[in-house]
Parts: sequence; C-alpha cells; structure tokens
Amino acid sequence: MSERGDILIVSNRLPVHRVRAENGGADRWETSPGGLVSALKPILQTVGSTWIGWTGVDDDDRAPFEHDGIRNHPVAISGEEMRGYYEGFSNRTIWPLYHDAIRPAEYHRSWWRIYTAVNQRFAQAAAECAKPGGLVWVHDYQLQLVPEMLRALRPDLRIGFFLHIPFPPQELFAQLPWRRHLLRGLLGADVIGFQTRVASENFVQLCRRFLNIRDRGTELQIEGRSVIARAFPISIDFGHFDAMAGTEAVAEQARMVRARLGDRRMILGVDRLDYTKGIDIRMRAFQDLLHTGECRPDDTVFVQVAVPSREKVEEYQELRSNIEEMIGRINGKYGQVGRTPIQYLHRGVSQDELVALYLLADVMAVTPARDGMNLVAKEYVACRRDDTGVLVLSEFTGAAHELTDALLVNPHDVDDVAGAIKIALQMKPDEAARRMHSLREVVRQNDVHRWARSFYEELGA
Ligand code: GDG
Repeated sequence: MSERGDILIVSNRLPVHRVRAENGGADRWETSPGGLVSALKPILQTVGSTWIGWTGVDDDDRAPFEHDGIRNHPVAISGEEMRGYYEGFSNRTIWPLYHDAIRPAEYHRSWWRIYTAVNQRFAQAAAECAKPGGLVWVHDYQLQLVPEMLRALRPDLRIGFFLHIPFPPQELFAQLPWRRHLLRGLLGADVIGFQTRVASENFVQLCRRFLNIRDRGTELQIEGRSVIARAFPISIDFGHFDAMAGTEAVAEQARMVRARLGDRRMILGVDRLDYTKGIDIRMRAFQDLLHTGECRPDDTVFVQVAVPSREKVEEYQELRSNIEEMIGRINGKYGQVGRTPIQYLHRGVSQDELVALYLLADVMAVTPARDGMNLVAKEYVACRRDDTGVLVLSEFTGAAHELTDALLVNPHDVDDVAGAIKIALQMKPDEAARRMHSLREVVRQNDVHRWARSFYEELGA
C-alpha cells in the first residue's frame, strides 16, 4: 500500500481539535471522534501520512505539527472566508441542494468566489506536500473543486475523492449556476467514490448531459484519462463497537441510565441537530402513538440526543427552536409528574454513554428525509450482541440499501413511521433476533476497514 510513499488526506477539518488546558498549562491536541479518522488511522499510521485541513480556529496559520503518528498541515481560513465558503456555499447552497432541496438552496456569486478561492488554497497546500507520484485522497462537498485544481498543479499524482453526502438527481443539480465547474472539479480525480450506486449514476448522467463525456458505466473518458466513478458505501469499525458493548464501563453507564428511566421501553434517536435528519418526523409519529394510547408515558420513553451543529447558520437556529417547541408541547400535553415522554439532550454524549444508550434502546429510530449513509444505524446494529432490538430506518438513507432487514419507512409519511415504531415495539423476540442477526452480519462483513481498503485499491495503492 505504501509503494508510492506518503498518503495525503485533504478534508475541511483536521482530524484533531485543540483542548484548552486547565490551571494555566499548555493547550493540547486531541484526536476528534468520528468514523473517518478511525477508518483511516490504521492505514495512515503504518505509512507516512499528512492530513491537510482547517484547525477550527479562524486565521490559524500555525506550522505543520505531528499528532498521534499523523502530520497535520493547517490551512488558514479567515472568519469572512468561513462565512462564504463554509456557512454559505457549502452549507446553504450545496448541503440543501444535495439533500433533495428539502430547504431552498441559495445561490450567491460572492459565496461561489470564496468557495473557489478556499478550494484553491487547499489544492495549493496539497500540491506542496505531496511526494512525487503520491496518493491524495480528498473528502467531501466542501472541496469539490480541489481534484481539478490539484491535477493542474501536480499531474503526477493519483487523486481520489469521496463524497460523504448524497449526489442529487439531474433535475436538482441542473439548478446550480456553476454546475459545469463542479462536475469538472470532481473529474480531476482518478477515482470518485459515492455512498450509493444511485448517486454515482446521477453523476455519470450529469457528465454526459453537461460535458458530453463518454462513459462505459462506471468508467468515464476525459482528455485521454479514465476516471472511475462508483459506489463505496462507508461503514463503521464493527469490531470496535461490538467490543465496547461488552465492556464494564459501558455496562456501568447502562445501569445508571436504566435506573433513571425505570423499566420503561426505550425508543432512541441520535443525530446532529440537522433538518435532513427527520427528528421532527419521528416526534410527530411518537405523538400519534401517545395520542392513541399505544404508548403511555409510564411504559415508553423516547430519548433524543441532538448534537449541536452549524449553529451560526440561520436554518439551524430556526430548526432548534421548532424542535424544542414541539418537544415542549408534546411533553406538556402527555407528560405526568415524574414521567416525561420525550427526554431530549441538546449536547453530545461520551462514546461510553452513546453505546450504553444503544444497548438500552428497544427501538432505534433513524428517519432522515435524506442521508448519504447514516452511521448511527450501523453502530446500533454493531452494539446489539444478543440480537435484540429493532431498527426503524428511512428508505432515503444510504444505509437502507444494505440494511434491508430493518423496518424500512418513508419518512414523509407520519403514519408509516408511527406504524413501524408500533410494530417494532410489539415484535416477537424470534423475529427481532432473525432480523438483527442478519443486519449484524451485513455490517460485520462490510466494515470501515474494508471500505478504506477497497477505495485505496481502486486508487492503485
Ligand atoms: C456525514 C453524512 C455519512 C453522534 N452523536 C454523538 C456521536 N455521534 C457520532 C455517531 C456517528 C457520527 O457522529 C454521525 O454520523 P452520521 O453518519 O450518522 O451522520 P453525519 O454527521 O451527518 O455524517 C452521513 C457520514 O458523513 C459518513 O460518511 O454517513 O450520511 O451526512 O459516528 O456515533 N458520537 C459521540 N457522542 C454523541 O453525542 N461520541
């Protein structure tokens, strides 16, 4: 895997964040939690590797530094650039458009200009760091122009790109004033990875339509080069979650939470607080079940962990108010003293606590209106070592293509979601076990190590 020398990863954020020291000591770096870092770390630590990205602090132009076997190369971005490149173009143009335009996408030429300039800076940094003939793997929707820019600077490199979010159908993508630029940007890569086959097919069709590119299915021909565009469904570290679910630390957490919840059945939701995740839909579905008496506050509790996200973007502030108002209304109407039907946490929890919640959840409700993959669904499955528990999963997640033994629902249909939660709560143990066993095998076999390996192999590592 290392014949070409170093591997270079390029993503919006570095895999580390700065932790403020207590008692006047020196600040230190900590590896950020997240699937991508843990997926790539074993590979990156065995060969020389550099990660290019933003530190999370405006105008941070500190020198490259080493942490946990990986060289981190910061890209400085100013506050104003973050507003145009990240909050604006990435999160108010691309994010809603690529998620089926469930919020209107905004098109502003000033954001596009800043997005282009910041992408150029990432490409420049990668061009400076990459070894001759080396491998570069660029990640996600914030950096779609980097492959083409980098190829122009360094034609000797092998360049991969992976998109973590969906890639939209023609009718939506065609709205983009910069549609050809973005397609050309991606085509600078040798391998373009998508979460699903549908996403990669959308991309190929758009290349035919707007750039007259010839293709043979997953292989496109551009300026004498061939580009592979296909699905590489991302996954989780199954072994890690499976093992964590058996630790004493998690068991202790689970006992503490169970003591607080009493012997009520538990339905769980875990998401970044994002309008794509369908938190409102599952709350409405649960409200219906409370209304009909199929769930009662003394026999069922819904625990929703909503991790704060993109708080500077207006739509996210509005979403938070709406969700919190809705939960307040439902709890006010159906709650009893000492029995709150929805337990809502607006914060992240530790991974021990997260796994404890997965272990306690009789039903895991994953109901995004659209999601590239959804790792939470896979983590839940990996933690259910005794084959209990039922996964209710939106058809519109990438995960639904693999996890076909979940109860698949249309998240736009509240009756369907409520019906599935009801079925899940009443499911006979042997049917739940059959489904969960097969879901676990799917995730066990297609874990994140396999994902990373298959992408690298395609890239020619
Ligand atoms: C994007 C795409 C795609 C969540 N809350 C806590 C916590 N988490 C962890 C989960 C999981 C991750 O965050 C969330 O991943 P998802 O896949 O569910 O969603 P996005 O953040 O939207 O990710 C998505 C993914 O990229 C990968 O390609 O699947 O479609 O949108 O790992 O465990 N972790 C801890 N505490 C929390 O409170 N420790």
